[in-house]
Amino acid sequence: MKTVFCLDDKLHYRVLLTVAVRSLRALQGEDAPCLCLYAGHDQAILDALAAERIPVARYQPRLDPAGLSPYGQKCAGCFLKLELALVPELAQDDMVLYCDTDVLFYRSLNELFGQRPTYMGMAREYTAPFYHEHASLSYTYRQQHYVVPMPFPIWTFSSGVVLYNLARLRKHGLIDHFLAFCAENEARIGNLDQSLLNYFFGKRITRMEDRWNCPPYRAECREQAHIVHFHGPKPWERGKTGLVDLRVNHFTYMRDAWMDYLTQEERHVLQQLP
Ligand SMILES: [Mn+2]
Repeated sequence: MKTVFCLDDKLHYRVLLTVAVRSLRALQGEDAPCLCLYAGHDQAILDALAAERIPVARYQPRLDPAGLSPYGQKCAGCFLKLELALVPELAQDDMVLYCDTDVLFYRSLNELFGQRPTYMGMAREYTAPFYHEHASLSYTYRQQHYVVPMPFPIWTFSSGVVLYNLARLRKHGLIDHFLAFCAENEARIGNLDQSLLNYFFGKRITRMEDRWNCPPYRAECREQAHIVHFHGPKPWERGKTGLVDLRVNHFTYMRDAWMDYLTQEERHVLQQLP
């Protein structure tokens, strides 16, 4: 199964991607299939990805950033993951593992690659309470009006790691319905791509075990995590981030494990980041 990442033009995401792919290959073998979806136009980034032997799919998102809220535009890269079912380079893939670039693969993925959720598998996110102020949301697709009742308040699923059943999303135009829903409701709801997935798919999301998407600040991370997700402070962040309270438990240990994948020169570049 391919592991898919999405990238925009921010430098620190490219460094994150480098470590993610190096750790993927260290665990799953040098030939572990992966793909980077890239919606930008920066030749230096393309050269860097080529040097790292990371296959790239150039992609123009259907969810046009120009139509998003100002906050959505600022974070436009996060919506790319919603469109994987439409990417020509993934047309032959029924299932893919999407991962944010801020992950460190830490234990084998073989068991995860054997799973086949009906729509998508996602782990719970504990820091974002499930909250919405709408009883329902609606959207129009091909002149038809559709109402989406909001899922009952259970918990929020994290969009940092998503095991996508692309074949199911392509069936009956479900992906087209979902993107029509996204275009109309992005400005209305709080947490970008994650809210869109949670609100549209709701109870259809299959819960994955926490070990497949485990932040380093969780107590069980070092013992159990297969995918460490630097949700919150990034590995190089040492100063005030407003998120100091999350640099606890295994943050320092996992940060060091993450840093071990970089050369001295790459680490030096990181220290220049704001
Ligand atoms: Mn993330």
